[in-house]
Amino acid sequence: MISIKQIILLSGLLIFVGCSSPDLSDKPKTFKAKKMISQVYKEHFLIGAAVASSEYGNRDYFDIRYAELLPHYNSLTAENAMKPEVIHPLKDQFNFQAADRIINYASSNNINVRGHALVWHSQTSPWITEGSKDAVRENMRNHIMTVVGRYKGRVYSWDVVNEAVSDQGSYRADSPWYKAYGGPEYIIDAFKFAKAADPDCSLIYNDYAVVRPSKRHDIITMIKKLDLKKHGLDGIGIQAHWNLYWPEINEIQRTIDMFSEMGLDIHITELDIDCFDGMGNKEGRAFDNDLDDKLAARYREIFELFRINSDKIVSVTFWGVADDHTWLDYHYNKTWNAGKPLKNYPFVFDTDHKAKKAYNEIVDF
Ligand code: 9MR
Repeated sequence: MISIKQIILLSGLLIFVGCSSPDLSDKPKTFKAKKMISQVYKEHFLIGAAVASSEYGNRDYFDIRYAELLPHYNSLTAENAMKPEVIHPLKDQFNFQAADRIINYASSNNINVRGHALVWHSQTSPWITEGSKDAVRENMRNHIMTVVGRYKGRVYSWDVVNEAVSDQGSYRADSPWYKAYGGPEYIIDAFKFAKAADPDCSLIYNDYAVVRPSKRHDIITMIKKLDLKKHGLDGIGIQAHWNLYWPEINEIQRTIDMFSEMGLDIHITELDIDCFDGMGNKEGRAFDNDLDDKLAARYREIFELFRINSDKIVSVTFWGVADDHTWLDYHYNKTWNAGKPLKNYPFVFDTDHKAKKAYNEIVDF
């Protein structure tokens, strides 16, 4: 039997425990995002986000999970739903469900869609590159004509070829497309088919580390050698998987200038700022005030640069919406898509969908 005295003592203890919460002074302040980012940038370029359609699990879909944040964007990209292995898993089977959900949400909310990606060495079902060169070419033609054709007029820009240049120089020779063709002509075919499927769509070559001088040089060489502009290429997709320190702003500027001088549109695709340094095994770190400040400063300089170049840049797409869902969580410690994630904080909205300091830096200038 508990006595009155014990109850009083116990409740005192509970109050004490309640009051003795840890010092939160190092926890960054978050706040409600009042200005819509896409509104702020409406004279500059489109503001996009990659969304997963059903990859969050059975719990929810992007339009439910991010309902309050989606008005910040006037361009959406499917993080995975339009990739060949998802949308065209077997020769005679297309799976449009997840992609349609994004397209339909976008149409009903007056949002543009960037398509990603038609021809890539990864996330591509094996059947598509099996057989003779002619058979593979026909598979590619059928894939592109069907997918681009279905969304004709509803996708303003397609990543037609993704990551065809290797980090070691020249073409990615171990791509199944390259192997099936015995060379890089598959890149030309991809643009030709996309052009035929939707002549008004803006067709893009998309890659990461484009700002690295040697890779940039190889990409430019490829575009010239294969005469890709003649075959439909309209622009370059600069995947912006960057971090707090790399790349230098000058190198980004140089990259924008070089592609723009070739008459190409600039799309900043896949923007996220890795809060670690890019490679290897890491210890976890909390999102504290220090990181909040560093991320904010990084976003400030990057968006300043984008604004200066707004006559050249068509779109800036974040590779996600908020810190609760990012591929970067699985980038370190060999946790690729499995195992224990290492939490990263790459966006301007936090895991609770609240705005971080970085948000302020990009909307108030
Ligand atoms: O964010 C995507 C992740 O969910 C997938 O598991 C991964 C598989 O390759 O692809 C991620 O997106 C990639 C994009 O399609 C192309 N550029 C690199 C992106 C990050 O890996």
